[in-house]
Formats: sequence, C-alpha cells, structure tokens
Amino acid sequence: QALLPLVINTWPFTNATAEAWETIEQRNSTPVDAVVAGCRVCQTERCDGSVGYGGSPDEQGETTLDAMIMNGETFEVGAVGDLRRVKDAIGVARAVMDYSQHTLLAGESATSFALEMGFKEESLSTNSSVQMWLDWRSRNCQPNYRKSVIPNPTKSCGPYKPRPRLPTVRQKASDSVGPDNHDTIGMVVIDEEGKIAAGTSTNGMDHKIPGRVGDSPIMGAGAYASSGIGGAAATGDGDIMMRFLPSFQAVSLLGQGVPPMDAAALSLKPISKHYPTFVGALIVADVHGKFGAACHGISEFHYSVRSPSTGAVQVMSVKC
Ligand code: SD4
Repeated sequence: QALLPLVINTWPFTNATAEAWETIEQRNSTPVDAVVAGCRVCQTERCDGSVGYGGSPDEQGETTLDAMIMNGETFEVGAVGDLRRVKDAIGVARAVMDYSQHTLLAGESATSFALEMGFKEESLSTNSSVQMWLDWRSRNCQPNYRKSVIPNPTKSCGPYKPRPRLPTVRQKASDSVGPDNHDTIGMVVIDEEGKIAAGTSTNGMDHKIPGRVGDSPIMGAGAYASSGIGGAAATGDGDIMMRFLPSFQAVSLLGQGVPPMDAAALSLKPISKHYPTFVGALIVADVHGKFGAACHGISEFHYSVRSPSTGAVQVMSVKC
C-alpha cells in the first residue's frame, strides 16, 4: 500500500495533522504549505498551552515564540526566535524564508520584520499566562507576594529554575493522550514525489530568561528535511537537545540507510549519554514514507500520523 504522502508530527495534535493532510492532498500545494497550515492549527488552538500565545511566560511575564520552516527540496529555511507580540510565528518564519535572504531573525527585530510583512501586533498574554507568571513569582522570590501588587517587571525573579516541560511522571496508558501530555509541535510532510518539508512552532520554556531561544527555530536541532532522504523534528528540553543537532543527525543516518526508528533512537543516544536526565523525543520519516520515533525521560511518547496506509489520522506511541 502507498505510504505517501505522509504527515507526521509530535504529540497527539491530531487537528494539526488533519489540516496538513488536507493541504497536501490539494492540487498545487507543497509540503511547505502543509507544514505551515498544520502548525498554524496548533498556534490557533494553542495546543497544550505550549504552542502559540498565552503560554510559557518568561521571567518578566511575556510569552515569546520560536518557529521554523525548512524546505528540504531547496534547503531554504526561515525561522524566528524570541518573537514578540505576533501570534503567527510559523507564518513569520515562512516570510523570512520567502521574502528575505536570511535564515533566522530574533527578538524585537523579528517583530519589526513581521510588522513590515503585514502581520498584526498584539499581546501574547492571557489571563492564565499572567496567572502562571504571578504564581511563579510568588513561589520563587516574593514569599508574601500579593496578586494585587504588580511587581517591578525589570526586577529579575531568580534564581532561574526552569520546569521540565514534558510530562515526567504522569504517563500511563490511560492518560497518555491527556491534555497535559504534549508540547512543541514539530512536523514533517512528504508529498507523493518525495518532496519534504519540516517545521516547528512553540512558546518555549516556562519562566525562561528573556532572550532565551530554544532548539525549535534552529535547523538541524528542532527540525531538518532533505528531499530524497527524509525529515525529522524534535520536542523536549531544547537547551540541551540543540547541542546535539538531533534532527540533522537523524536525517544523516537515514541517508546512510539506517531505518527511521533506529535513526531516531541513535540520534538521542549521545544526548542521554551526556545528560542522563534530559527529557525529549524525536520523530523521523524517510523519503519512502516509513517513519519512527524515539524518546527519553518519559515512559511513552505519542505522535500523530496520516498517510494512505493509516486511512485516518492515527495516534501512535513509542516506549522510551
Ligand atoms: C524548547 N523544545 O523551547 C522546545 C520546547 C519543548 O519540551 O519542546 N519543550 O526547548
């Protein structure tokens, strides 16, 4: 049975998978279109609170976004890190790819570029993200802190203690597709001709130091695609994972004939060797539409797949 086209993404973000599938099924649409459309669904739905606006406030209470899109046919990449006050991070990443000669724009300047491109400026905070931040502040540096007092936002609330974002204890079969059990969206789409795109979208880590950029907009770390070979995307502790370029590593292994499941596992190996407690996962697909995943630091990792052989969007899982 035909294995292409293929859509695969991290976590059971099935609406994103379905949207990417519908897009790649349309005539004249490309894998880049499909990845952008799929990730956009998560940005709008704010999948799990870790994609899009209203999640992961930084130390000063602001939500900032990281995203990337890579065209594995042309090796063009567009990415944004620490994007502020613009919701459509993957859209801005695509604009970087389509309308600039650069690869990665960051911070306020990425916002300026987005506004020039016609994206809307708006707050990324919600009541719940402000509350998360207030709770964190009260726990971390102001024991008697009262909500009615707005803290001086320039005073850093350290020491910085990031909270691991992936579930560490609650993964049981019964709740493993529950609302808390997912994170950054990373997606790979392969069309019938073997053209491949990969991308990511996230609001990063809770309570990060302002300016922190994770692995998601770093090509080879958050995602990578090479048409004719395959694609990969990562989720997890980006500060650690980006040091090992696991997505690039996985695609390199595919190029050497290693099957996707093994490529995923082998690419996480050096990370767990150096950082035995790191938490993360990788999805990998080869140009023929075979796919696999691997994870570390949780008991089980769920991801979502659509291809002719799955018949419908399917949530799959791998034990870590
Ligand atoms: C990051 N990898 O910013 C992303 C977020 C994530 O589990 O997936 N956290 O580090």
